[in-house]
Amino acid sequence: MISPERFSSPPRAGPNDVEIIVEPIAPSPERQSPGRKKIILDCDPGHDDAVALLLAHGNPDIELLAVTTVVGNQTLEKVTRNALAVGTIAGITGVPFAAGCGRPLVRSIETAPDIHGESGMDGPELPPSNIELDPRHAVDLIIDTVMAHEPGTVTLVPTAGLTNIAMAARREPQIVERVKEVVLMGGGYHVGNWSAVAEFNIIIDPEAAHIVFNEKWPVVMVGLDLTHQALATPDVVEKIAAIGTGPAKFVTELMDFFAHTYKDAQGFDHPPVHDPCAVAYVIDPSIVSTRKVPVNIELQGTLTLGMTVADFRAPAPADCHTSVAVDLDHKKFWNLVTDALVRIGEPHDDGSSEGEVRDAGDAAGVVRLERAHVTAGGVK
Ligand code: PIR
Ligand code: CA
Repeated sequence: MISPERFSSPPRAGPNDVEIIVEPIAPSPERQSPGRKKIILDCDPGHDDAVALLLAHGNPDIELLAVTTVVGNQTLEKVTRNALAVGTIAGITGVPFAAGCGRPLVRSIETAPDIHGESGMDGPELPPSNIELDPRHAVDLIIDTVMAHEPGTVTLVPTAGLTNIAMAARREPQIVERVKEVVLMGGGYHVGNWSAVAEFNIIIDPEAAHIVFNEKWPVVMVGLDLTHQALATPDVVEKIAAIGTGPAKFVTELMDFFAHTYKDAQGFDHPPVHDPCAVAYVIDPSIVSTRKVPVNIELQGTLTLGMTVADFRAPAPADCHTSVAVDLDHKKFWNLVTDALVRIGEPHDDGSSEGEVRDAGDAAGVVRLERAHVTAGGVK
């Protein structure tokens, strides 16, 4: 029997009103509380990866432990440069950035210039970076970071091909039981975007995906079924523009380019902003409903290579450790993104943030947030 979800989640626009709710900024000690969710973002920026990074940095419930890059939307060199540029724009300090694998495990490199442009993040002008790359390979940084923290506390958030994550699991198998969960953007159980049935992040390195989905850590697949609900509709982009800061402007420029390529290459009226959905799930799982179902990766199919085959037959086996994202709360999702941008504020040239995300317990920070409220006119 085929579950109704399997074929019944067409792309759809969410409600039009996005409310920006900004809580008062807590003083620093509270912000370092153990309640914050520790994540490693493994990415290939990438327009939507950039938004994922801004959300992770700007959200008070996330502790960003490391940012790692992998070949994907563009070459490793380009996506790494882009990651550093986003970090600079957002004023990220004290977080290691490391470059990882420059090619997939088995296949040749496949990039996505039709969607992300020649730079991998075409549209906005990118500043020179003031962040120094960590000398370690991303795979080593991932392993070091997971092993340095208490078991069950670090969540991996891959938003690109799974080469680095698969390599890390093979290089240090102990990470598999130490990682809290892997919340990845990739796959889909009813549509593909790189073939009829395969999604880009999975099909560019299907062997790596096979490794990641078959290790016994909890895997949450935030796939196209979910991310095609995260459309950057004009009302959303307007509200981001109204924040009026450099990082917010940067996002609107990214979205402008992404909207055009998504229209031309894939016929979408509004672009789906995939990668921050995985971060949003970590922040607040109530934003994304999930179903626990076995998922495996097709490695043999001539038409179906890279398909994430999800088995919706009930009941799921007792040892099922994979789940798939089904429905997105569009309004809550975009509120999280806008809230993060408001909190990031206007970083200084030296890389520190005027809105001070991590140490913004000062009165000035609150005033700046209030100013952002006013600038955003009309949003609460
Ligand atoms: C998006 C991507 C690649 C190709 C297309 N057509 C659209 C990138 C995004 O960065 C996201 O992580 C994932 N891969 C969506 O497939
Ligand atoms: Ca990506």
